[in-house]
Amino acid sequence: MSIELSRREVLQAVAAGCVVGMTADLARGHGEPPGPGGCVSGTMTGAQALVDTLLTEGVECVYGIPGAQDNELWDSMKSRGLGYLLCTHEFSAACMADGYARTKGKPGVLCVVPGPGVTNCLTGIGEALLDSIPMVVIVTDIAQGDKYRPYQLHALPNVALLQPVTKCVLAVQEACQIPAMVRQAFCLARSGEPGPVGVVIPFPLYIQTAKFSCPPPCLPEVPFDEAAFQRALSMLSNRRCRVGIYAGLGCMDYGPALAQVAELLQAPVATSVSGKGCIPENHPLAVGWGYGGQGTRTAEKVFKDVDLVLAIGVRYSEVSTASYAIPSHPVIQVDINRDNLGAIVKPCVCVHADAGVFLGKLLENEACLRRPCNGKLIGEIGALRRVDYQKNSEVYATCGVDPMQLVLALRRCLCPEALLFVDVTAAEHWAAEAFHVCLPRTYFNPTDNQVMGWSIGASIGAQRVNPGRTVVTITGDGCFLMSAMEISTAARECLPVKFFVIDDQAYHIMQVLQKPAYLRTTATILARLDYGALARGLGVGYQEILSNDCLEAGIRGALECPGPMLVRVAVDYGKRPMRWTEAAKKQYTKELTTQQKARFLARIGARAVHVRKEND
Ligand SMILES: Cc1ncc(C[n+]2csc(CCOP(=O)(O)OP(=O)(O)O)c2C)c(N)n1
Ligand SMILES: [Mg+2]
Repeated sequence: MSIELSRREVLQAVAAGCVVGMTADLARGHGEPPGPGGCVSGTMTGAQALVDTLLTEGVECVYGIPGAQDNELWDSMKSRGLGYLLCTHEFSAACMADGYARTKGKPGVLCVVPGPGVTNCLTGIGEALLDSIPMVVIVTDIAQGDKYRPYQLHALPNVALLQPVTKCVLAVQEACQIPAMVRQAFCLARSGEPGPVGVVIPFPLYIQTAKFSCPPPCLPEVPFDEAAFQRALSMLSNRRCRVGIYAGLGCMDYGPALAQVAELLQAPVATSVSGKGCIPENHPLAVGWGYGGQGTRTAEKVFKDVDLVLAIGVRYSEVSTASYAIPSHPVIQVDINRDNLGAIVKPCVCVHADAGVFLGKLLENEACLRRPCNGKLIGEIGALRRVDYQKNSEVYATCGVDPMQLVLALRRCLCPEALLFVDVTAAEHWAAEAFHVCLPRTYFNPTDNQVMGWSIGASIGAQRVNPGRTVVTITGDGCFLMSAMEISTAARECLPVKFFVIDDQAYHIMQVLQKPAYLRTTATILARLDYGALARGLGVGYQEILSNDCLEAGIRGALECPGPMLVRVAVDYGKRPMRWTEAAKKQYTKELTTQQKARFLARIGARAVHVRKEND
């Protein structure tokens, strides 16, 4: 597009200050960009003010795809030195921002156009909402207010579309509101239980010039229910009471305090899936994930001897508990979100508090909490963990790689700092059990929206802002088919993610759920893909691992390659048992009425005599 201005128009524009933004941009080329935590100030355009706001919020990279409405914004990002990553689909943009947020512990940002840009990213934003991941979604909207006209391009109700998948949506109406509203969005995304926040900005505001002065917002108060804390303290002070700690994502940044509290109470620590890493899983009191039939055998056994569960920053979600199969203990629940308290378990004490503040307060009361070292418990945990390892090391596969061996071999080959993204494959449950995580923010799984294909975008987004870290995905072939094109972004940007694809040409987890209930499978068989050709087409390296014997060498070979790699792992799921599905099935069956059970059994009985194979 070329814009021609007469000399008179140029002079008029200068007089009106319209080229201030342009000169500000030019100056920025030589000057310092605004630093994190600073003030957004100066006379500039709405687009420049938005970029400066993102810089002051410490944003390292923005993910998305430009469109007619927001080219002005992308151009400003480039001029002002804000990092950006072009993706191939807005679903990935949301997953990338999610990967950024999970690894960095701060809001990830995506910028999308209205209409299809918004609808494409809703699935990924939904994952962030259900998994408590801070995210700021910047949507450039169609013209509104006095610039509104009917039949504009992408004129879907963008604010309304975002509302169900975000904590809230802020609709900007004037250019001068941009910095304050974007900063408010960051604040809301981070505060309380984190989550995604939308900011919708009509595109004409990007080219309006205004004088801005926006200091950092005041930090919101962190809740702390002192009375409930005292009740919890008095229960925890009873030295005859054997406490077990169940820690979730809310504890992720308070690992040292959590370990200290566990040592004071001599309490075993189990985590939710998203809490993996908040205590090193090689800590003598760590028992792994879950504490019911779905989690590690160690956790299940050790928690049988627990009198009181102290649940901190954890929600007892359906996935984490295998359909709410929760052993019955008295529970003290601590959460920053009042709505989570008592939502699933009925605690004897609910403490509305931030996990870090709560743990800090417990440490201030260490004298009344301290138990003597429980050598017997620590010895038992050690022995059970060894048995778990032995059981996990048993090989069930007969004609391919055993998925559990892939998990264990990856653990052996990856350094503790490596970032592992696990997708919605059957293997996620084995990884949760057997991939021991020793550092916070190194193990990631889309837990509560279970969005297939998430790991590909999330890992690429994370690698972009974690250069030098090893980044690996475990994804199923079904998940891969949902977002594989995004691997071309890793190739284009030389982001050396190693994508391990578990190839069984099926939705295995659906087969595991369907077979016992229906005695047949329906809609679970996938295409046979030529992964080598795909890798070539996408521009990444390729490796195949076909058997357990070459597993470790294959993994090390892939890790040693400097660029992105697609690694096809030909798995044989065989008859490997899955604790998660067994626990979920048991719980599901328990909740059926007698009539429903009879109907299920009659159907199975009728099908059992059917000789014709009716799979897929
Ligand atoms: C977007 C989306 N669609 C459907 C599902 C339901 N679902 C969960 S797991 C799964 C199959 C996963 O298959 P694959 O990636 O091949 O992993 P496998 O179970 O074979 O290891 C399906 C269809 C989902 N979670 N997300
Ligand atoms: Mg599969």
